[in-house]
Amino acid sequence: MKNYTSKPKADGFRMPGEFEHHDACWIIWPQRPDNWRMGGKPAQKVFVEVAKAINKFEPVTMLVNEDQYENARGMLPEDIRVIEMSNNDSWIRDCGATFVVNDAGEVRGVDWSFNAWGGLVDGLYFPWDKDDEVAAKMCDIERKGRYRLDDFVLEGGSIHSDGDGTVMVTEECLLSEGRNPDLTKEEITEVLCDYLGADKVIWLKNGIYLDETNGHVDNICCFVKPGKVLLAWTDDESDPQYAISKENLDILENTTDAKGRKLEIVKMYVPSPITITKAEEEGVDAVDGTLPRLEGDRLAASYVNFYIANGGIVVPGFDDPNDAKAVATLKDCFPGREIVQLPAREILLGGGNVHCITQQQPSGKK
Ligand code: KQY
Repeated sequence: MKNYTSKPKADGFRMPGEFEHHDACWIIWPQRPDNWRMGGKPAQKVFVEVAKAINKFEPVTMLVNEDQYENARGMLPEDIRVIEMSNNDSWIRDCGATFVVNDAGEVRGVDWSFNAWGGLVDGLYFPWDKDDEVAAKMCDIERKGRYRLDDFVLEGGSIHSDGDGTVMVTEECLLSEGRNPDLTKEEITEVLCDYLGADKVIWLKNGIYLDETNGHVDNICCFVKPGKVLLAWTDDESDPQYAISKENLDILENTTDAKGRKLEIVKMYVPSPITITKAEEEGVDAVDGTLPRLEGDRLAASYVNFYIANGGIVVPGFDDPNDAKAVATLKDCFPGREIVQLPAREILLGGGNVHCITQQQPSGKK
């Protein structure tokens, strides 16, 4: 498909808010044994449930490596499209295309460089070459034009757009050594605005405590609609998460968005700390170059890592008293949508959650 060397904003394109209408949702099948315990078997069951839940609201495509094609096809319902596509792991939020739209409803893909969350500095696995080709292949399959950035590293989970001129990121991630160390904060702001069709970037400080992605924004804060955000929160001042969330709250309270609006901020309480068990550690292959999973390590659990589908929300559950609170918060924030909560510990064990394993394809319709 056509590769554009111009920039989306100059061409009249913007990244819609996730709450805008979608044509589809994309997911990649989990299997690598150095990230997913038991060769991905427990995670695969949960990915099937996530795919089925989203597929009730919008069509899901599952991408899968050749050696898992038959298994995935057999485990998924017939109305979920399964396409063989080489990949290194299953984080399509991060390696997949970021779709942008124009006022005429045309959709194109932005194809950032992907280096597994930090390349040789602090990346989470090696190599990542197949993941870096996923966005281009998505654009080809969908016959969408593509903007490729060979010299700018970014993951989709490190940005949120309100679709109305404002993008939100964290300094911890976008200024990290393993992404774009030669660019200043101002230069990165310019790239984000140019490629996401935005006028303002809100820079939060840090993401969820111990998030292995260098603090992706999609685990700590997201837009409900233009002018309204959900922020991961705890009242426990002895938890390191408190200071992180409080610092971000102060930033959000003292900023305006691209349209000059003060933000309405809703707190979304995190679950109690969740740690890796011995059995879970033992289920993961220890491989040089892949982040190890060790008993007792705290996982970066947050309900903010939910997916907004047409008419629905799919949110992680952790078997925690705050699960119900998260559902109630979402019901309040998204009155027209059905809230579906799924047990998500197996996704969390891989280093992310529902939002990280999904990628929306907007329709271009509001
Ligand atoms: O977006 C994410 N949270 C992905 C995390 C990658 C984990 C690889 N082990």
